[in-house]
Amino acid sequence: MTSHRNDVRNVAIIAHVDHGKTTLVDALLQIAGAFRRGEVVNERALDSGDLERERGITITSKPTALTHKDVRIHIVDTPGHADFGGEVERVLNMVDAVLLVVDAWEGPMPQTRFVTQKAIELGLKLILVVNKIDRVGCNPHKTVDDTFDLVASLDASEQQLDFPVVFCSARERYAKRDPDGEPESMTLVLDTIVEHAPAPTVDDSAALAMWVSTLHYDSFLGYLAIGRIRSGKISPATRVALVRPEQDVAAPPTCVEVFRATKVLGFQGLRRFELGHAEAGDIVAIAGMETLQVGDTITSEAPELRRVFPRLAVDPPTMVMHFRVNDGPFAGKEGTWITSRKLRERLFREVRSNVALRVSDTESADEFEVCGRGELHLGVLIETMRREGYELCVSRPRVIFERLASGELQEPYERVVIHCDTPYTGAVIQELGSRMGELLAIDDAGPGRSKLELRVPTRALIGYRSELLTATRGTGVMATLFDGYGSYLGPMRSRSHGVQIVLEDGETFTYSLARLQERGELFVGPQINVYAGMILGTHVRDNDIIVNPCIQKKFTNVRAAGSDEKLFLTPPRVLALEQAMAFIADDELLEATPKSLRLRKRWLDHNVRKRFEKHQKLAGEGRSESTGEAADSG
Ligand SMILES: Nc1nc2c(ncn2[C@@H]2O[C@H](COP(=O)(O)OP(=O)(O)OP(=O)(O)O)[C@@H](O)[C@H]2O)c(=O)[nH]1
Ligand SMILES: [Mg+2]
Repeated sequence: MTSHRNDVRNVAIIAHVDHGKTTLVDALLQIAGAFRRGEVVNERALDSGDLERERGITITSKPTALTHKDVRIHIVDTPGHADFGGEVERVLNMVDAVLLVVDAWEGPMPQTRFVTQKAIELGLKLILVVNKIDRVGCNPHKTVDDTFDLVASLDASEQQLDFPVVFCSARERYAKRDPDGEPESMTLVLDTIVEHAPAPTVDDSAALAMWVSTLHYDSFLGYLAIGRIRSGKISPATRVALVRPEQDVAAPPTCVEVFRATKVLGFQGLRRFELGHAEAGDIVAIAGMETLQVGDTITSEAPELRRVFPRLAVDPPTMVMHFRVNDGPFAGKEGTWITSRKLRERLFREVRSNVALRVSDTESADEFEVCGRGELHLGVLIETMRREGYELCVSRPRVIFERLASGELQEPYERVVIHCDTPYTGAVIQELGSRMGELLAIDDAGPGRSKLELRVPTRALIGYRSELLTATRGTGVMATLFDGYGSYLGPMRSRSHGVQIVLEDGETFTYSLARLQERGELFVGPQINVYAGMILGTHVRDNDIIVNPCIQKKFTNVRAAGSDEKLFLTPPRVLALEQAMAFIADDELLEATPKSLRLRKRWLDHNVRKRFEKHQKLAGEGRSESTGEAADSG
């Protein structure tokens, strides 16, 4: 028999990047008293990962819970950056409603559209939270109108269109029913959730079924499967089955293992606590299994009662990189995990929880193909691995092409929205125009600011983010959203300069660097160990040159006029991980170790490399485009 659980509400918080989701979670947990007394709580408390705190963005979706007026509200915080869209997709099946947060100053942005569309497709109830109403010059009324237009354009049901609205400043901790009205406490948001988010429907008679939406590894408890119990009940010590759907829909699902649930955990603020019992409608973590993958179902042990949920459907990746073992001369000096076996294990482990990522073996046992949603998605994975002690080499990211049945080649496009100071719009339009972008609209965005909307091939945007900052003197903010596949636009302008390649292994000296810096920008300073085939810096001309940065000044007894001039070195340009990824060309690699990022040629030996280049030249323009990618070097 189905009934409603009035004591529970399950909601996700979704929005464009930086619109204040995690800050809103802070505010709600605080007002509901979900933190322990005296607990030291950071700002954006749920962003607990090191990389999340350093970059100030949410990377993985996380559940938390609070109690308000005897109702347990489970809240799932999600990332807003487009590259982590897969994180939003995998958790929306846990909830019945979403708090759609929109910045009152910026209005709906590309990722607002993406996440709203996903929520609408799943039939979730929408609650609009217009945030940052404390900002001077914001326009809450227009934000509501624009959001309504957005929702209406997305095939929403009547019920979804009739969304309640709350205005708030999550940071200043107040909320309003009407932007021109008096500020109230943030409990207004909690009241709205209790009133408008549907109570979970549960079927008392059905057997246990929980769809695993998130997995977590705890060094004491092992794997934790986090998800919402859809039907049935579970308590610690119950024996249950872990079932996984097959790729082939017609094939029967596999029972991966039968295990005893060692722990059933609930959430409260930043903590987890043991539950004696949980039932349909609850979002919980279950421990006790040996292996786990997002999308698995935890269900009844009895085969005739087992249920299984379909494979998680998420949008496919658009970008590919090759990860390979570090075979440079410095391999193993700075990292702990360097073998291809370790690398392979780590990558395939990642796929279990990172649902938008695909990893496959290649012809070479030392190299793996890794596909993701964008530079940041892949960059965060590389950075995480470096911090865990891995050493690896990665190739330049490329977009994934598709070929239609008619034979036509297609490439991915992004819809791009750029806000910048008005004087720089010309430069931005010109640059993106040369990258085959199409200008769709240009608007005023407050005093002295403009908003540009463009459609640009994804390939042209690799590495563009940092260029935008330079071109707009730091005033440019870019948001992108995957806009589907379209016609392939042909080869694109590649790096306009060559590089300086190190001649032989050694240590760099100021004496030689001072001369080499006249030929281009250097990435390496003095007293640094370098190796043959490593990239020292750029070369102003379009060809690569081999240079020797390891020559030391010869000291003699004779003082020669002019030889004692002071040498001044410009500080080397230090590339951040994603900048380095975008900088390298097709025949180059980025060596990432826990301590260093080095750029290198794929073929380190100068003779081998020359032979390879000659071979490539002979194959020449005839280089087939059948891979879909060969002609592109971004
Ligand atoms: N003025 C103002 N700033 C806010 C408010 N809420 C959040 N912010 C600021 O906006 C920035 C982003 O806040 P977050 O809470 O990290 O935003 P988010 O939506 O979780 O971001 P992602 O998870 O990376 O998508 C932070 O600098 C906050 O301090 C608000 O109500 N008013
Ligand atoms: Mg966040």
